[in-house]
Amino acid sequence: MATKLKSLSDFSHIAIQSAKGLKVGIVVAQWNAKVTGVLYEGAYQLLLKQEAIEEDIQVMEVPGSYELTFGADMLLRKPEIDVVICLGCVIQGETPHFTFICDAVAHGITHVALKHNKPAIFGVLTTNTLEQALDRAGGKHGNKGEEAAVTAIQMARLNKGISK
Ligand code: DLZ
Repeated sequence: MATKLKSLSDFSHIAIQSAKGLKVGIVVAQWNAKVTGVLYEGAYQLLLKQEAIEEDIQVMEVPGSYELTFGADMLLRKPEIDVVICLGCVIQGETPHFTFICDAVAHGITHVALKHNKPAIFGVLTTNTLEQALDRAGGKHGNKGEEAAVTAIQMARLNKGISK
């Protein structure tokens, strides 16, 4: 979805589909809240813009990105939920935590989607610095939360067999 200009949220080349009638879960990590709060706002507002209604969006906060998988599992267990968006931000530090958390959450989100036969969207920033994360959370590279919401709409509709 990134363009030559590296704006992650340039959707000019695709028609964003309607989220009308979709029941969407959003799981947000509290670690790096300055970043994940912006990702969340981007995702939430995009869903509303695409005709989702507030009552159809369920939001859950979890402590860190590592817990996103379990949060997604809790929401996907609900029969009414069509798709879950996982939002987090892992910043490279001087400990091996970065690799462990990124690996765990990437595999976890894939696993939980397959377990429930419903899409789970990877909206997790994995960056070297806070600045790089902010660039992708409403900064010069767009908002990865919006991008995750666009992906969620498309995947939920595909999974529900809703044609264009
Ligand atoms: C422990 C930890 C560290 C070091 N870094 C981050 C991070 O950059 N981003 C993030 O979302 N979470 C981080 N965490 C917290 C873990 O995700 C998790 O919450 C704890 O290890 C408890 O399971």
